[in-house]
Amino acid sequence: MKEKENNLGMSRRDLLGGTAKTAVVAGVGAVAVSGANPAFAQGDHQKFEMAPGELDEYYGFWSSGQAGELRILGVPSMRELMRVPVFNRCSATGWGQTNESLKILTEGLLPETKAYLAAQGKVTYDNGDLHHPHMSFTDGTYDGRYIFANDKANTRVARIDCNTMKCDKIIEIPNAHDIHGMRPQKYPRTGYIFANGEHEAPLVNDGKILDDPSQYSCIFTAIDGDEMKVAWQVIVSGNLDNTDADYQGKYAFSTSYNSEMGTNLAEMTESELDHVVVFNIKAIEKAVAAGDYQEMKGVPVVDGRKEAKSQFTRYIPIPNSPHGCNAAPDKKHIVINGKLSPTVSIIDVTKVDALFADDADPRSAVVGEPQLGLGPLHTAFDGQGNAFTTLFLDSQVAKWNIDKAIRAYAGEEVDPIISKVDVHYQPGHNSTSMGETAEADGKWLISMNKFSKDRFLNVGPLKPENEQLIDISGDDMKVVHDGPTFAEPHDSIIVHRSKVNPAIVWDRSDPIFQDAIKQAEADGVDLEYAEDVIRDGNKVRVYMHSVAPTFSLEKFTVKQGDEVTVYVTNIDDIDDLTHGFCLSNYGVAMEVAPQATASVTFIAERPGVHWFYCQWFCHALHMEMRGRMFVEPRGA
Ligand code: CUK
Ligand code: CUA
Repeated sequence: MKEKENNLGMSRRDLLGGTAKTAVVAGVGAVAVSGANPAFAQGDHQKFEMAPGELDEYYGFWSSGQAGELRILGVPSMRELMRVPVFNRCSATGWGQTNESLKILTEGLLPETKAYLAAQGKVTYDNGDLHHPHMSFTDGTYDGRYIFANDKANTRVARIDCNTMKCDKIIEIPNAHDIHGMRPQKYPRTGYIFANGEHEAPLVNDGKILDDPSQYSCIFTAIDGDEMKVAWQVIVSGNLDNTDADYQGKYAFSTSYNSEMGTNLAEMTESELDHVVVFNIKAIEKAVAAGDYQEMKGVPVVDGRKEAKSQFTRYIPIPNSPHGCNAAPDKKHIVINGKLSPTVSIIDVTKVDALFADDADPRSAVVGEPQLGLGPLHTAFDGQGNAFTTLFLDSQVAKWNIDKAIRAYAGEEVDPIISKVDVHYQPGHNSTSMGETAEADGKWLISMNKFSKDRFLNVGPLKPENEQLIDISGDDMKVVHDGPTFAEPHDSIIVHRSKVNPAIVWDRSDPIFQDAIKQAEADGVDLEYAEDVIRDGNKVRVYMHSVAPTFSLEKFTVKQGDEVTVYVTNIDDIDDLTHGFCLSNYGVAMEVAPQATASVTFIAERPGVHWFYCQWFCHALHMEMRGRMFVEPRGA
């Protein structure tokens, strides 16, 4: 059988294996990204295999859904490089246990949430549902400062500092319920984080209104990404699903699959037409600046419901329970994915101004509505005028041309669909290299498939998802890699490595250490030379530093019932020399990366000898890196 050649003159077998160590194929029209490593720019070649030790061209930032963390992958190798705990707890790093992480996990919670958690004997949530990781923008492209991510489970938004790749802020969003769609402002910069409250509830949800859905609403939130504070909110008609912002800094767009405001499946899917809400950022800012709002839980809230007939919002009718919302890198088009409709709807942002005239037809901004296949959920772009839409029910990705779709809508006889590829199986999000920025480069597509079924060895009833790497440098899309992942990445972004430049070791001036530094100063302790035990009533502060393979304290003594805080400062300052502090049978463990201080507080309720040890393999004598805590029994 003759193998079908792709448009690059190579057979599929050449691409997928044989003896070639690094199968290389000529890419077509690849856009050089500024700052690209020359190793990747050579002759616009697109590599299909990463040799051991070779570095990827892109960072992939992955959500993990109900696992609550952020993951960092290398693209195109699809190697998992790091897990960043955010809304979850982490046994390895002590996230959710160290004082530093607890501060981040608790300081942004609302008072009523703190009270609820206290009643459970907790200070923070243990779970989260992180769907949408997105990087901060400056002037329409990634700027490498932050990744923002939503928590659908507990109505929070988190920020990850791209210098340390650790979460540095989490806030809970008042008034809204269950933050789902979330995107940063693209222009002039981030700026705002736009966040959709998906689920409907009474505006004041204090129990006075229960089973009366006519009094429910949903809230759209703009967060100041620098301050991590809510800037303003908008009450809308219908619910809110996904969102994106334009490249002009004027509008944000949100899909609503439940314009019906139903509370069960039949009601939610009743109407053939739902809508996209357009948010007029300038008009909302103007009203807020003029004091023309109601304050709810300390936040300015404006009424953007249909019946309010304000200049804050417009509602564009869209078939049918739309889901994904994606701004194209042409800076002009927003693609709305129809889900129950086999279509996507193309909104022309240059026609949105006109929607705010009184007699405007809200559909006049829709300039294309190609029929792509069954279950369109999300769309990504190549920067060359083409779009890639996942078809959940068809288990395919459709590649189509935006311009042709617009011409077809205007009546020309032209087929916008360029090609389709089978994916395995049931794709949700997809993402292209730099594809949600003006620098989309058309090299790689990730199809994030919800089911893997038979693609991998059976690991029992719970199966991984399957994320496939697809080469999109030619007209035909080629699946070149299967990437199983644990629950349940919804979304990813693929960021050129030139945009991201994390630190090698911690900077001692990082805000995360300042509480420990202040406390040490008050105790007359220099953290970097610490080997001190300070008693303060029944509170004991134990300070030590670590240098491979030793802790500065071989032993320390406390009394049963003391509240003990252990501060460990890792004064090793070389690349990759992380230590840990694990206190056996006390359930205490934390990571201490080079130049970091970490601390943990516990009640020394177990008398006796308890070993603490370093749980990050750091040295040939790592096993010997340990010491003893003596706990004197009560009354001794
Ligand atoms: S949603 Cu999951 S597949 Cu939360 Cu972005 Cu569409
Ligand atoms: Cu230090 Cu292992």
